[in-house]
Amino acid sequence: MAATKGINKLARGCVLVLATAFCGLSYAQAEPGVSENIRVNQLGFSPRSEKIALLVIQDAPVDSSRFVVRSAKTGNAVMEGALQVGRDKTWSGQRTLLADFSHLKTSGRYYLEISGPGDTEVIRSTPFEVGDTVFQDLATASLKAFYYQRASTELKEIHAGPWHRAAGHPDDKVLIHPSAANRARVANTIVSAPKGWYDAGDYNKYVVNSGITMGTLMSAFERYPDYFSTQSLNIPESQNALPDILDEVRYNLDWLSAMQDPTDGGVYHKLTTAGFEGMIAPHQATQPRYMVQKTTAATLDFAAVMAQASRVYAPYDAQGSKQYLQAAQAAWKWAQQHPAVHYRQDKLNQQFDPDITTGAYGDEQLADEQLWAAAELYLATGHTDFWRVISDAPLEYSLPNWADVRWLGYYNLLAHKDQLPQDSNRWRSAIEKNLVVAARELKEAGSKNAYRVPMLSDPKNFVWGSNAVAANQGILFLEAFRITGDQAFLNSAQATRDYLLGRNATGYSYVTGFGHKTPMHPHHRLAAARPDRPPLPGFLVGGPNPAQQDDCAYPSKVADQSYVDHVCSYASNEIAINWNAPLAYLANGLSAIENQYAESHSHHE
Ligand code: 9MR
Ligand code: 9MR
Ligand code: CA
Repeated sequence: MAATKGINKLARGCVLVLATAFCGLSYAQAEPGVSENIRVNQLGFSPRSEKIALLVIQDAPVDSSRFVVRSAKTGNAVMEGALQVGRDKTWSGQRTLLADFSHLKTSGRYYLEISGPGDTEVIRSTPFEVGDTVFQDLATASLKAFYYQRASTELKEIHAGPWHRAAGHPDDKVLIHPSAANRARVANTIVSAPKGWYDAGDYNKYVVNSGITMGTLMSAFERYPDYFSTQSLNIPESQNALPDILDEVRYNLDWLSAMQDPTDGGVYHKLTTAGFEGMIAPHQATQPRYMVQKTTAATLDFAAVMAQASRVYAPYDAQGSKQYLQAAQAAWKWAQQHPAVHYRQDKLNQQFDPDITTGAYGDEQLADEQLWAAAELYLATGHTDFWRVISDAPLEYSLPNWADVRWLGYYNLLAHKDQLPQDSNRWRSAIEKNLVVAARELKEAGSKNAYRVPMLSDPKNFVWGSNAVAANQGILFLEAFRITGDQAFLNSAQATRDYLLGRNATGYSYVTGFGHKTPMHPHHRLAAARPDRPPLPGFLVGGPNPAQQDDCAYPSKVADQSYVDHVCSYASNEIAINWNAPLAYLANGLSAIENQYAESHSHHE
């Protein structure tokens, strides 16, 4: 009897809170109702991964009830098990029951069913897949998203399908903003800086945020080159010899190159309209665009990206590689001479016209940018000057974000051990240890919350763009797995993917176009300008953010539930390149690893 007490309470509680199909059907007999209270990766699972689903309930039942996994095709039960009662409450005070069906390894389409006494209340999950190719489309789409963000070009239907569009933002007549003027380029000089990706839901192009984005994507390529070299994104460059991910990154590199002032090596902070454009299509968004103030942050990020590009593109384009390195060195030099030119938008607006009110990406802690640039320049040149900067830098782990890029450098130094100085073994083990300890602590903390996901180990993770915190945690786990070979880290990376795709407190799969309950109204001008079409697919929305800086109406203030799928909500429902890059790294990296396993597995059979 008591077995379904929790479920009974759930049924009642849920009528109040959510009008789900389950609530309507709670006393019906036949068709089990699909319940949003079952939280599971909505795409599914790789065959050998852990497989966990959570049922969210109001109170813990006295004893546990059971779950059944059924084939979606036949309805036949393929597995049964006991639901485990979670020790920890959710952050909004609910209980969870956990279904672990990791033993299910046979490919197929399934759903989870949970039943009460006398079969009066039966609920089920939406269907999900188990198989080797479950995440393939997601992996591709997370990169294709960058193609959709391209400025200065028409998107043809053969590449963009329903999201084809006219070219916008040629950016061949960009004005030097007075804040960026010097003798060679006086105010209102016209310069050209076409191509590149729109930053996010807005149409501006910001060097700092492009920096971490490109670094993350190039590192993804460097870790899994064989995997990426066979991947097609169906972009205009797909037929050439370069892997598609590098074609896509090069589209932004072409723009980034033009953000450097050729007369002194300094790099403009951003290319932007004075204020944000309306929610209109690119070709209709024609306000003047400006090059705004050179900054140290932009210049160091530029140096890091260009140095990494010189290494990554060398096998394909020797000439281009040389130019990237020269650009990186000129930027480094400028940054050494101007170590603290910060972007302070308010101050700038007191001095210059027009006022600039778009994204600031202001960061005044530049030791990490310095380290990242030094790391990439060291790997590109082998110069001991750069190594000296590295060996003086702090060693403690910090998860990357646009304002903290130190570990982009450390990840790459560790991935190129053979290029480190002879006497750097102690340094290297310290860095490796800090990485692995951080990953282990996060993994362990992640097993102590209601959803059993690393992201929910700390409410502080729920900042603007929290989903990218999760995705970057996924990268940390992949790095720890690469270094140690410990399967537990792979499990945590997969649990992070589960979190993003539905095993979470809102029941959303946060990637547009992927899953049953997924954002339909992102704060994305490309999508909002075309309300006749589904949102562009493959984009990770920012995610829960209790600070709610946009003042939109949210359903909850609880950190992991503070999300609303409304175009108003730029603080929880915007998309951004620096959020999609770690998603792409995680989704593709896991696919690369899982496919490798699939291959070696089938060889043994
Ligand atoms: O659309 C803008 C989005 O890309 C930014 O992330 C956000 C915060 O800087 O600002 C959005 O623009 C809004 C502006 O800040 C206030 N007025 C409404 C704008 C569009 O919704
Ligand atoms: O991701 C940025 C976040 O960390 C900041 O808190 C926020 C406010 O400054 O800005 C976010 O970046 C936005 C940028 O300023 C403008 N383009 C859209 C970006 C994502 O919302
Ligand atoms: Ca910084």
